[in-house]
This record gives sequence, C-alpha cells and structure tokens, in this order.
Amino acid sequence: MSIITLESLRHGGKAALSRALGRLEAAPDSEDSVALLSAAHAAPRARVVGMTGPPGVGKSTLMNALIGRWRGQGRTVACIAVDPSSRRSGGALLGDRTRLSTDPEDQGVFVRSMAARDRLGGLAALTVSAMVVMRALYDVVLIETVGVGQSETDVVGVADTVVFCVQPGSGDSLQFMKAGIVEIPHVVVVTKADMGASAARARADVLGALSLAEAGPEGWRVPVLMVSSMGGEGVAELIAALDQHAEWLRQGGRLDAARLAQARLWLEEAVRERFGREGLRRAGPLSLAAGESPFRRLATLSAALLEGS
Ligand SMILES: Nc1nc2c(ncn2[C@@H]2O[C@H](COP(=O)(O)OP(=O)(O)OP(=O)(O)O)[C@@H](O)[C@H]2O)c(=O)[nH]1
Ligand SMILES: [Mg+2]
Repeated sequence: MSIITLESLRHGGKAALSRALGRLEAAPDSEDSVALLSAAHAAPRARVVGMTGPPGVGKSTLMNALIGRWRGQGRTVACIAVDPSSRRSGGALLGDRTRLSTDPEDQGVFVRSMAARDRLGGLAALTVSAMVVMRALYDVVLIETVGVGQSETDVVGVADTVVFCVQPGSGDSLQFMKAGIVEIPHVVVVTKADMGASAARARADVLGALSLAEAGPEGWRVPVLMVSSMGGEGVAELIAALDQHAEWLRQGGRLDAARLAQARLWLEEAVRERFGREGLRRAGPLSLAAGESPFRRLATLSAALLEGS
C-alpha cells in the first residue's frame, strides 16, 4: 500500500479522499495516519460549519441549498453527516438521513456519512479525523449532527461556527431554552419559513430566549434567521451571516484560539478514552502548544504510557 500524503490528496480527487478516510478508519494509529493528520492539521484552509437541530427540522435540505449557492460562487464543499443511530445502522439508513443530492461528477463537493459512536449523539473519532483532512482540502466543511439534548455541545468540538435549526410550531424553541443549549449556536435558523406565521412566532421565542441568556462572546450577536430551503428565501442571508461569523473569528486571533481549545479537548478526551482517568493523571499536564499536532502528541503519549504500564 502506498502512503497517502496530503499532497497526493490535493491532486487525487474524491476517490483518493475516500480511500484516505477508509485508511484512517482501518488504521487510525498507524504512522501514516498520524503523519497525514498532522500535515492536514498544520494546513487548515476551510471554515468548518456545524449544522445541528432536532430530527427532521430540515438540516439536510438546508445544506443542499447552501452547497448549491457555494458551488455557484466557486467554493468547494465537503460534508459529513453524522448518523446518531450508531453502528447498527447500515448504509441505507445513513443515505436516508443525509438526503444530500449532490452531483457525483462534481469534484468540488464531497459527502460522507458516518455513524456516531455509542454515546448518544457523541461524535466518533473518525469524524474529527475526517474533518481535519477535509479542512485542509476544501473551502467549506459542513457537518450535520442531530441535536438531542446535550449532543449540540459535541459539534462545538469540531465546528468553528455552529448553526442551530428550529422548526416552527414544534416546540423546538421551548426546548432550546430548557435544554440550556441557548449558549451553543453562533447562528440560529428557523427552518421551513414558508409555513407561515408560526415561523415568526418561533423566531420571537428564540430571540426572547437569547435575550435572557448570558451575554455571549464580546462583539458577536447571534442572528436569528428565517429560512425556507424550498423557496430559497433567507438562504442568501444565512450565507452572509456565516461569512460575517468567519470574519469575526479571524479578528484578534479568535479562530486560532478556538481551534487550539478544540485540539486540547480532543487530546484530553482521547487519552481518557484509551487510558482512563489513571492514564490522564500519569500523562501529566496536556498543554498543547499553538500549532502542535494533537495527533502526533497522542501517538507519543500513548507510546510512553504503554511503555510505563
Ligand atoms: N415546507 C418545507 N419543508 C421543508 C423545508 N426544508 C425541509 N423540509 C422538509 O422537512 C423534512 C425533513 O427534511 P430534512 O432536510 O431531511 O431534515 P433533517 O433535519 O436533515 O432530518 P434528519 O437528518 O432526519 O434529522 C423533509 O420532508 C423536507 O422536505 C422547507 O424549507 N419548507
Ligand atoms: Mg438530515
């Protein structure tokens, strides 16, 4: 088997990326995988947008609309659809849930479905690996996750911008307040705005909840947009809001700081998962320097912990 490098992926198209993801899944700890992930980690290109919300709220349909617009602007897009029903589900169910209708001939759009791990709504390790590789290759990475209570927080660990979707007349906006997820999103979308007055009601409810929540990070006010993916209204506004958030993140090193925090959390979680709390203790402080590869660090730490055990 030849070694898959980031450079070969830049020229290899979707087939090469599929192969690479297969390899990362089959041999996540191999030296080749760690090298590829570290190279990709050091060369981020895309912004990463997480799309979350209850089942059936319209995430996939909205992603289709976004992909269409972005492709029209010449931007390339990679998508990950995380299936919460976990490993027992076969390909058919995964295909169902994504409902992404992209042109297989278009090398500028890549779609991959993944099962979440057993922890309800939790993101599999492969989701993070795939995101990092896609982030080095495409202009935008879009990740769809089903929001069920706490799992919204999982998408925070992989996305730069979190979009939370609520459906008019569904009680989603009440859920939004109760579940304490009000602090999570950077953009809220009321979907299916073509459904009439209930969309405006839902928007008012969300705005009310946001006004009661703790003030978010300085200088970012969470926009609440009404979007109809069917009719296309509000999609341009959503694109503009995403551009604004990306711009806001670029200022003052916010993006780098947020990604470093994600990498640290990922490393801590990975060590805990492999070696338990005792392993975490033995590993000592896990401070990760700016730009340091968490994947390389995990490999080094794992070797040391295994040797010492
Ligand atoms: N009227 C209307 N229906 C919509 C709109 N967007 C999506 N739908 C419908 O809502 C249903 C669910 O849409 P999906 O995009 O699959 O929703 P989802 O959130 O991805 O669903 P899961 O992945 O199963 O959680 C489908 O029947 C869509 O046709 C919209 O803007 N207006
Ligand atoms: Mg979906």
